[in-house]
Amino acid sequence: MRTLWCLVSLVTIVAAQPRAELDWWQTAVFYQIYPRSFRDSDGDGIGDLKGITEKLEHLKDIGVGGVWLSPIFKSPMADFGYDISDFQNIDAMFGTMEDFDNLLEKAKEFDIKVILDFVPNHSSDEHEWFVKSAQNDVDYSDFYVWHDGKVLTNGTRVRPNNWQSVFGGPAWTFHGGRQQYYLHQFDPKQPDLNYSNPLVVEAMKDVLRFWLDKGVDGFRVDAVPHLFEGPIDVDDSVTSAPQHRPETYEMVVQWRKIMDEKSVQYGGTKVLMLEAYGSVDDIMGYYGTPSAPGGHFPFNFRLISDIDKSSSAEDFSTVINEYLEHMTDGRTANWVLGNHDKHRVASRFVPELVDGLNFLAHLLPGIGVTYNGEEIGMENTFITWEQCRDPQGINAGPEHYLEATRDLERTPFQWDSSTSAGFSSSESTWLPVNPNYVELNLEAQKAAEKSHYKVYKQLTELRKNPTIQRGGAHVAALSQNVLGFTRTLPDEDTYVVVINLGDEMEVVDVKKALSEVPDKIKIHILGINSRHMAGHTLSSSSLEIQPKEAFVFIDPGNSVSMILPSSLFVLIVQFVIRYV
Ligand SMILES: *[C@@H]1O[C@H](CO)[C@@H](O)[C@H](O)[C@H]1NC(C)=O
Ligand SMILES: *[C@@H]1O[C@H](CO)[C@@H](O)[C@H](O)[C@H]1NC(C)=O
Ligand SMILES: CC(=O)N[C@H]1CO[C@H](CO)[C@@H](O)[C@@H]1O
Ligand SMILES: [Ca+2]
Ligand SMILES: [Ca+2]
Repeated sequence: MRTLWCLVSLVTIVAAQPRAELDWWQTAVFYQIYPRSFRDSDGDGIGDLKGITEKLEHLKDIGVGGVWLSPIFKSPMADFGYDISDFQNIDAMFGTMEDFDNLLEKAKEFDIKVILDFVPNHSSDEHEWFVKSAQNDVDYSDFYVWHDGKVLTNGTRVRPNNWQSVFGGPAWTFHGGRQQYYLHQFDPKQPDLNYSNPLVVEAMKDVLRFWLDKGVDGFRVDAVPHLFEGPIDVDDSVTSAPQHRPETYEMVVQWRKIMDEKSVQYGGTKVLMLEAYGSVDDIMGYYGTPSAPGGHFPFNFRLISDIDKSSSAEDFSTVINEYLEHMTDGRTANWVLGNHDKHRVASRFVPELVDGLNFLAHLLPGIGVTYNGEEIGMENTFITWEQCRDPQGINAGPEHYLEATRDLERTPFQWDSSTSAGFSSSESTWLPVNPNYVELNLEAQKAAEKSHYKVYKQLTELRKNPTIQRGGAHVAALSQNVLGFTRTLPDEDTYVVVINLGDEMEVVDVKKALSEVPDKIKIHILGINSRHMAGHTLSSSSLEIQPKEAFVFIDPGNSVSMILPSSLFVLIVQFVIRYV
């Protein structure tokens, strides 16, 4: 009898294998809200905090775990909130601190984490620090990067070097008051803070502490690689300030320490996610090391920067595999398809690929990141020169603004077919609503039999599956234009994703490149342009796939080994009950 009990407990252990704990952020979908364009609650044509609070239910509905808000702080809006004049206050355009507290409270009820945008590289030139620094106030004189410039042989004073701003034009502007140049890697209204000044470092740490104490769950850090720029006296052949300086990585480690302290204090991980463009190695540095962790994750922009509509399946698999190979040492992967600086997915590629690309962002290992509107496949909006608001577009001038402006991907969220797409009660909105809103809107997609919204919801639901959360991934090109990958975990369902990126119907042998795939695969989720039905079984060795068609297949066959021990368990329990 003793042997029997031993057997029972042994089987129980096998059936409920302990697994490494995953923290909330590691399996989450993060959703970026561009607050100006999400929902306008008071009819002034600009989105606001109350509007976001009204729509939290939508985020809950689509399975979002964390929402990050682009800047909502006091700002003259020269760069739409990325020029902050008070890091610890809400801009009146977005509402009040009370509105923000309400948003936090409501988000907690929905179990949605709130992440704020931390913009450390620069402030607004209207920030009191800059105003005082420009007046050479002793307490603030070194808060920004000031320089006398160079004096030419004929006596003319010129900029210290030839660094150009990210938005175009020189990165130095002469300040008549202080009679010196100041550095601005972005707009002249965004002077760079001087991170070699310990007072600045401390003041910005206080900003983090302030919001963490208010109850936010983390930060997304803006333009990290630009923090430090190193020596200023360089020759004129250097046209941009150096990025990814060692001191920058070190600063991130210091911020992480604050996050970890507050995580302990409040009992729940406060997450640090970093915006950094650069080479794979530059980016990996931002994870830090196990003994000196940096960000919880730097955003992975490879699907934006290294892939476009002309990319082959091989290009995709190379980019994805190269990234995944770096996910060692406990790093968590993440996939970003878009943000308010990059054209809409439907426009960068084609609308028919929206579902297939969402399969990538949400079924590859790690975190999925969604820019608001991508869950319904919003498209770029045409903007006239008169409607252009983005400084990057305006700087490019009336001939070239369309190539430079980021307004196309920033237009209001399309909720329904009413006035201004349900974004605002006003007919005039800060950027025009895309005229396609009459058909392309959330309400219509909820009502439709098939829609991007419905596919998206299925994906976030599937993300709760253990295979998707912790399974292995195998990514391969199945042909020139057909991409495939599998997700597998012992004793759990296997998933197989196949996407035809091309314009031709193809018949592919999925098993040739992905040998773990069984002969018969059952359709689990489909892109909306597929004529198939979920639940149908297809042959993996000769899979016919239409242009832009995308499938998620399931092989529940793999769970057999799971069923066995549990049924064995039941048998043993029955045996014990009957005979003992
Ligand atoms: C001095 O030289 C610079 C560069 O050659 C030129 O642009 C500038 O106009 C000159 N200034 C005067 C006052 O001659
Ligand atoms: C930044 O601040 C440090 C410390 O106050 C100071 O030594 C340095 O000159 C400043 N750097 C610039 C470029 O202003
Ligand atoms: C994606 C993103 O947040 N981009 C921002 C990076 O930083 C600059 C300057 O703060 C902003 O203009 C971008 O919008
Ligand atoms: Ca408003
Ligand atoms: Ca800087």
